[in-house]
Amino acid sequence: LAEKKVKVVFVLGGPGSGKGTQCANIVKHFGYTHLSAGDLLRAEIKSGSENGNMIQSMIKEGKIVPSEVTIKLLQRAILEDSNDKFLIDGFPRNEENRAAFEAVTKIEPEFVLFFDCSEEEMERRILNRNQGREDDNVETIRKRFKVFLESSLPVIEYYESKGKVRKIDAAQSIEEVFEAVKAVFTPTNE
Ligand code: UP5
Ligand code: MG
Repeated sequence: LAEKKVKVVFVLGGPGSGKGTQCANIVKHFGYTHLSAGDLLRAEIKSGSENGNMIQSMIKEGKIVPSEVTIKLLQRAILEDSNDKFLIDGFPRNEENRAAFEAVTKIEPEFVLFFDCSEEEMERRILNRNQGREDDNVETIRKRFKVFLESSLPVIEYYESKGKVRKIDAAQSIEEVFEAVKAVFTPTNE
């Protein structure tokens, strides 16, 4: 992967904050490839891989799957795609994810998009989604929120300290959020 020069943007935010929805918009307007770490892990479960059962039970508990598993899937997806611009959605989720990805791939994100939203609104969105995700029940949602606060927010704080976070108010309509996202991706001549 070190030979392939790629541009990466991390897309972070709590469960149900709208990462996947906005990534679809960014793909259409700005030509990135969207890689959702959660989607890659769910595909791995479906493929019947040897890690499938482990991944499934971790997702059901809202826990973070071991870095090496997720990083392998991300690396493969980046190498398989001819694009050189990637949105990595929902990863890194803890400090260990972040440090391992950096060490293995030598990739530093251009910036980090952070979707800021209240738990109340995120829970409402997840419970309305109805896509049959095994982690979309009240009990698992609570666990996902707890892991987000304890493990994922520190990653955002780390990038904040490096001046890399572009924080978006995600509690608005999908269209309004995308207006704010567009501003981040549109180059200015300053
Ligand atoms: N919606 C979206 N935007 C809206 C808006 N502005 N107004 C009103 N409604 C809006 O959106 C959620 C729902 O809200 C949708 O119905 C949408 O239409 C609506 P979505 O865009 O799907 O939000 P997203 O942030 O993508 O929510 P998601 O549930 O996917 O976030 P999670 O971070 O919880 O899920 P993810 O798939 O990333 O991870 C799932 C699990 O996988 C984790 O809990 C973990 O166990 C595991 N995982 C790892 O272990 N490691 C990883 O690196 C990644 C995942
Ligand atoms: Mg998602």
